[in-house]
Amino acid sequence: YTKYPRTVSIIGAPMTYGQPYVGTDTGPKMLREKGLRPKLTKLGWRVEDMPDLDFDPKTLLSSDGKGDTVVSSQRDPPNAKNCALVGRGSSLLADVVESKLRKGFFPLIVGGDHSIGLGSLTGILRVRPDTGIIWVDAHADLNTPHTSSSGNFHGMPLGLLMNHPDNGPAKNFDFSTLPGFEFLDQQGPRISPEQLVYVGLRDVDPAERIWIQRLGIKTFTMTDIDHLGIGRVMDEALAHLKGRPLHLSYDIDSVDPMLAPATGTTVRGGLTYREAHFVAEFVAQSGDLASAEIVEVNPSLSSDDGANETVELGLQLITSFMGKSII
Ligand code: 6HN
Ligand code: MN
Ligand code: MN
Ligand code: MN
Repeated sequence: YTKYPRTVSIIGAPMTYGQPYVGTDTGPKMLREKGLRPKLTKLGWRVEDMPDLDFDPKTLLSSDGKGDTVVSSQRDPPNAKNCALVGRGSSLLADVVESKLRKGFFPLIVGGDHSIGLGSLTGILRVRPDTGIIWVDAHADLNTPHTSSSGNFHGMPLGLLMNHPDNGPAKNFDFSTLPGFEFLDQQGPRISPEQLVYVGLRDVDPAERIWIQRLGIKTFTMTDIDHLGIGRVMDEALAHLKGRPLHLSYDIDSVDPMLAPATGTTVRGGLTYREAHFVAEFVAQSGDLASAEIVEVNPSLSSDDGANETVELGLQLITSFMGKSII
């Protein structure tokens, strides 16, 4: 891969269908308004900023992409809320991410809820199947419709893409039962457990816990961060992914809700301001970061002050992982 792409492509993915609230769709707009583009330019990037992807249900559910013929009016399968919308949106995002990577650009995907991981990872893995994934999150997002108790796809991107020779979450998962997910056919790219590292976990569902253990996924919980310190955690995380191009998937709910209140699934006891930044800075310093996304910023879920703080934090974190250094 191009180790030092000079052009970043900002891909706004205003997805809300992976969880129950409106508002995550305004993430890309808020970050742009706060100066995302000039900040990236100042760091030395050439910036390609396109309009947000069109996730209007009429467009997503039409066969021609123009809103004419609706292909999918089926009811959602069990535990798969807004199935066709999430599937179609992910497919669209996967194609855009793939094409930007093939041009040698750095895709910066701005969510949107975390179900967009389905699309961004699929696009990335099509081009670079050996990518190392750093999943910074309070949650493991390792469910499938078979294990999820919420039915929300933002808790499933890794579960749906995970592969394992024995019986990983997606083993025997029949994507033809999920309307809109045709792009993830049996041949589609999958993640192997060893190419994933978790940082910041503190709210893991029972089935997810079992899979993390069985698959042996490298996991740094908040307890590990308390014990080892964030420096050693990131040393070990990057050592585990050594030699791979890296993708950083940054869920803003990994950060403590005192600092990032405007998000849908807050969990107390998260990353401090410096820990959150250290993760971003350290990944940037590795020189191996090849794509990134920031997700779950929802300005409508707190006071105006809380929303502002959360968006501002998101912007600062992007600036950090895109290469801002203190000296
Ligand atoms: N996220 N484990 C819960 C679920 O509904 O599956 C929460 C998922 C949260 C997802 O924060 O991206
Ligand atoms: Mn998440
Ligand atoms: Mn989360
Ligand atoms: Mn939970």
